[in-house]
Amino acid sequence: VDEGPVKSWHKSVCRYCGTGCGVMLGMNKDKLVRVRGDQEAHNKGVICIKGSMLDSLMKDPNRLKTPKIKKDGKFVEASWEEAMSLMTSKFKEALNDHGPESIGFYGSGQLLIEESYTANKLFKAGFSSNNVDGNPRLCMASAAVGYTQTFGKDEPPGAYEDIDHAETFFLIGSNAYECHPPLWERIMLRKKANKNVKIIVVDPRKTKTAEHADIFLPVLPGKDMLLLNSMCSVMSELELLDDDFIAKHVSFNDGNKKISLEEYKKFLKDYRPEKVADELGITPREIREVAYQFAKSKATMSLWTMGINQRVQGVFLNNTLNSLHLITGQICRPGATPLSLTGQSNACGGVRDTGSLAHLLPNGRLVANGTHRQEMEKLWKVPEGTIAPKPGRHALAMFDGMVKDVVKTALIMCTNPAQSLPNNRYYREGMEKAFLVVAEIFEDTETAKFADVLLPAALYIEKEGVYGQTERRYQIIEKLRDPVGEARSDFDILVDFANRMGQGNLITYKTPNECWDEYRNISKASKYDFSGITYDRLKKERGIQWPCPSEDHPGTVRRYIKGDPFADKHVNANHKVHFYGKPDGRAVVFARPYKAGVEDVSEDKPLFLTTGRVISQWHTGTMTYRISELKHSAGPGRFVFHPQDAGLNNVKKGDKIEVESSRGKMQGIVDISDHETPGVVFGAFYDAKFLVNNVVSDDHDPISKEPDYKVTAIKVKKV
Ligand code: MGD
Ligand code: SF4
Repeated sequence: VDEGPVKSWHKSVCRYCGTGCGVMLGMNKDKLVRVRGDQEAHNKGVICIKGSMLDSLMKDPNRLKTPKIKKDGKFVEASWEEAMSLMTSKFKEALNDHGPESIGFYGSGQLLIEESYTANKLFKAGFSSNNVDGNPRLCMASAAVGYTQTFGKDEPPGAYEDIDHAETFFLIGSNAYECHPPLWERIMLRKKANKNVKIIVVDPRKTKTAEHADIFLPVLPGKDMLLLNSMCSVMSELELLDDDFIAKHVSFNDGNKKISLEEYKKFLKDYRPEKVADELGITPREIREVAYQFAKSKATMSLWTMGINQRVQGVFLNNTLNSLHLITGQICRPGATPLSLTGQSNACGGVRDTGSLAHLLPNGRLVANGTHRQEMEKLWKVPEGTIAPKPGRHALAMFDGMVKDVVKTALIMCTNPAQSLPNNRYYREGMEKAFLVVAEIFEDTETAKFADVLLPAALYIEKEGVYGQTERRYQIIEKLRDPVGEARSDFDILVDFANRMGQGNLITYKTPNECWDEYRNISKASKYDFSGITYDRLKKERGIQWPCPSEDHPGTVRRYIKGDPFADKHVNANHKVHFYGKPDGRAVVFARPYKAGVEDVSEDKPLFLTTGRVISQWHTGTMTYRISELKHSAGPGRFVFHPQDAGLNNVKKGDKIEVESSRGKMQGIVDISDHETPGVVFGAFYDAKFLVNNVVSDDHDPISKEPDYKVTAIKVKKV
C-alpha cells in the first residue's frame, strides 16, 4: 500500500538487534513510509534487510488492540480497568498468600531502558522480589559475567571504531555476515583498505562469514575451550607474551586463588596443540598459525556472540577470550580489543546496565552483596533490608518454579519464551499452570496463548525511550505516532501497575524522560556514570557512549585508558592502562580448564544439532515472519544437513524426519546445504511451526545460567 510521500525525516534506532543501527524514518503524518540508514550514525548509513523493512512492521494490520482476559479457555475483550484490576488482584493474592518468591517478572532486551529499570525497581524494591529476569539470560549472561570476572566491570573495553584500526579479526562463534551485517560490512571495508588485514573465523558451520575468512577453523561443537587454551599455550611456548603489559596490568587466578605466571604457564602445558588438535577436529599447525597471527598482529580484535555465550562453558570461554588479549597486550589500543557483539537492541543498556536480572542491581551491583543492596536502598529511598539478600530465579529457574507451582503469578513483557526457551515442552507446563499476564503487540504468539491476561503493547515509535547497544552507546527512540487501538507502552503499563499495587511512592515519575533523569542521576554513584547523557543531548547527537559524567563530556570510546574519566587520574606515559574495576587495577587472567560437555555425540546419538538465526528473521519470527518478503527469503524452518550426512542417513531434501535428543522428539523437514559441516545439523528458531527448541537441551552454564543452544546430540530417522 502506498502511503504517500515523506513529509518529514526523523533520526531513530532500529528496534531489532544489538548492532543498534541509526536509521532515518520518513513519516507522512502518523505513517512510517520510508526507512533508510542514518549516514551520520556509527553504522554510516548501512542497515540490513530487517531494518530496511521496519515500515512493513509498523503497517501490520493484525496488531493486538484491546486488553483480553481468558475465560473458559477463550480470550474475551476487556477494558483496561478490568484487565489491570484482575492482574493486580492476582499479584496481591500471590504476595499475601505465598510471599515475594511466588511472583516474577520476565522481561526482554528489547524493552526500553526506562521500562526495564521500572520493572526492576518495582519488583526488587517495591515487592522485595528478586524474581526479575529476561531473555538476555539466554543471550548475553556469559559475556556479562566474563567481563565482570576479568575486568571487575561488565561491558566491553572497546568499540565498533576499533574495526577501522584492527589488522587481525578473530571471529569465534559469530556469524556476523548474517547476524550483524553492518559490522561485517565495516570489517570488509577495513580489509579492502589494508592488505595486511586477516580474518580468522572459528565455527563448526561453514557460515557466510566463514566463507570470507583467510583462515577458517571448523572446530567440532562444544570444544572451543581446547582451542583457546591451546592458543594461549602456543603463545607461552613461543614467547609471544607481552611481559611488560603482564607485569603492569595483569594478575593470574585459578578460580579459587591467585597464582603466578609460572603456574599459569604450567597449566597451559596440557593444552599443547599436539594434545588437543584431534579432539578439536583440526591440525596442530592450524592452531599454531592462528595463535601466532593473534599475538603478532599490530592490532587484534576478537568478536563473538552466541557460539561462545550459549554454552555450558560460556563464562570460561569469555574469560579465556579476554585472557588472550591480556597476555599478548592486544587490548586498550585502537584496533586491539575483545568486543562481544550483542544479540538484542537493548540487552546491554536495558537489562545488563539497569541490573534487571535475578542476581543483579543497577550499574554493576550484585544482589548478594550487602553493601550494594544498601547503596541501592539509599538511592531508591526505601528502608534498609527491603531488597531481599538472595538472588532471584534466573530464566530457566523462573519457569521451572512455575512447573513446580512455586512461582504462581508472573508478568511477561516483550518476549516469547514459549518458543525461545530450550527444552520447551517442559517449561510450557509451567506457563500452563501459572497465572500469566503477557504484554504483547500480537495476539498469535506462542506465549500469548498461555496468557490469562493479555495486554496490548505500543510498538517502537509509538513510544519513547533509550536503547543501549554493544559498545556502551545510548541512543534515543522518539515517539512519532500514537499507539494503535487502545495499546499502551510497557512503561505506562508498569507505572499504572505500580500505582495499583500501592507503590506510587516508589515509582514517582510519570514519563520516560522523568524516569531517565532519575536513573541517570543514580548512575553518578557508580563507575557507569552517564549522568551527562540527557534526553536533550540524545535528541541532537547520534548516541553517546558512557562513561559520560557531565553534560559537556563527549562520552568514552575506549575504557581503562586516557580519556576514560575513571582511568584518567591513574594513567601516565609509563602506565597507560588502569583496570579500575579491580581493587589492584589489574585485570585477571583465569586458568580455566576444558570440561567435556554432557551433550556429546555417541553411537546412539551420532549428530550434533546446533541452532541460531538467519539474516532475514528476527528471533521467534513474530515480527519478521509476517512480512512477506522476509518470510519468502527465509522459507519455512528446516533441519539443514551437510550432503555427506544426508547420504549417510539416507535422507534427501524435503524428506520428513524424526529428530530425537535427550529432551524429546520432534518431526521436521530436511534441507541440504554445503554450508553445514559433516556431523553438524542446523535448525533456526524463527518458525513457530518448526519448534526446534522442543529438542534443544536446557543444560546451562553453572555460573551464568545461560543455556547451551549450540550443542545437542541427536539421532534422526526418516518417517
Ligand atoms: P522475540 O521474537 O525477540 O523472542 O527470544 P524471545 O525474546 O522470546 O520476542 C519478542 C516478543 O516481543 C515478540 O513476541 C514480539 O511480538 C513482542 N514485542 C515486540 N515489541 C514489543 C513491545 O514494544 N512491547 C511488548 N510488550 N512486546 C513487544 C529471544 C531469545 O531466544 C534470545 S534473546 C536468544 S539469544 C536465544 N537464542 C536462541 C538460539 O540461538 N537458538 C534457539 N534454538 N533458541 C534461542 N532462543 C533464545
Ligand atoms: Fe537493525 Fe540489526 Fe539490521 Fe542494524 S543490523 S538494521 S540494528 S536488525
